[in-house]
Amino acid sequence: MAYETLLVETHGAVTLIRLNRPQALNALNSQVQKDLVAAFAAYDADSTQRCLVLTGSEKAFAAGADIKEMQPLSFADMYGQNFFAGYEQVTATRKPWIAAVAGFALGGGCELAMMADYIIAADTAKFGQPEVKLGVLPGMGGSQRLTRAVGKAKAMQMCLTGRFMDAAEAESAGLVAQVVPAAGLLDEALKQAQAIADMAPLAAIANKEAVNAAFETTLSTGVHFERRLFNALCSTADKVEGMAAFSEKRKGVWRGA
Ligand code: CO8
Repeated sequence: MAYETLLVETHGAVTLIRLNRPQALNALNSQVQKDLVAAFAAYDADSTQRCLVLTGSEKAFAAGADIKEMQPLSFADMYGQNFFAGYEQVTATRKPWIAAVAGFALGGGCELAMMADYIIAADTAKFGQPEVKLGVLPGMGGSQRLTRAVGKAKAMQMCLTGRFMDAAEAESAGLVAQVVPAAGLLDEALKQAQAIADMAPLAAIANKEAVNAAFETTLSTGVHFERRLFNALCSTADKVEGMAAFSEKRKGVWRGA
């Protein structure tokens, strides 16, 4: 399917989505939201696809929500339309996905990257929540996800001053999993996505659910949830196959069952 603001291709079992509004540094307008919701839903529903990479351009992953689109909107417009609530559907994607970030990831761009299961950054990446400079604040989860990722001190400093965090600091602060040279960003992201796609599909979903539960619940409830998922996966054909493959010193052949 063709999208107005995205370029989508498949590499075997890996879906690659590129944000494609170069004239606006990939600013996230309503059409981008609509396209992303549809593209992520299509990925989740396609049993041939097992991991996804979302990326932008060399200059910008995304420079935020589209300021020119938001400029005339009142409280009633935003609240009435539940503006940008569609991103909740992106965060509900069950299968794994990675954000590959080069250049600016600002405002909604940083927030979109933080919706990913993890971020790989180019050494050119710059993260920021500069909404305070526009007289507002993050509106797609930035104040919550950034704080969980890097802690109160840096998140508060970034939200209150609007300063950007470079890739090296983002890695040391725990915002990104890895920093790579810009020229190798996409290759590395696709390589890691392929490695994830090679895992047993139900195990991939369960691992994602378990890690995400750590952000939503207490330690004892999370540990209980994890153990129940472990128990449940013991009833799958892929668990039988995975443990047999280990014993027989061969690669597992997964059925997703
Ligand atoms: N929205 C719209 N257009 C943008 C945006 C944006 N966020 N960012 C850049 N552009 C446009 C510019 O207007 C410019 O267009 P034109 O050539 O027509 O003037 C073009 O992209 C290129 O940008 P610049 O010339 O500014 O490029 P520079 O390299 O000089 O600067 C920057 C790059 C530093 C990234 C600069 O463009 C910038 O500061 N952008 C805005 C960053 C920002 O403030 N982002 C936060 C936006 S608010 C937000 O994301 C809130 C999210 C939550 C919404 C929730 C609603 C419920």
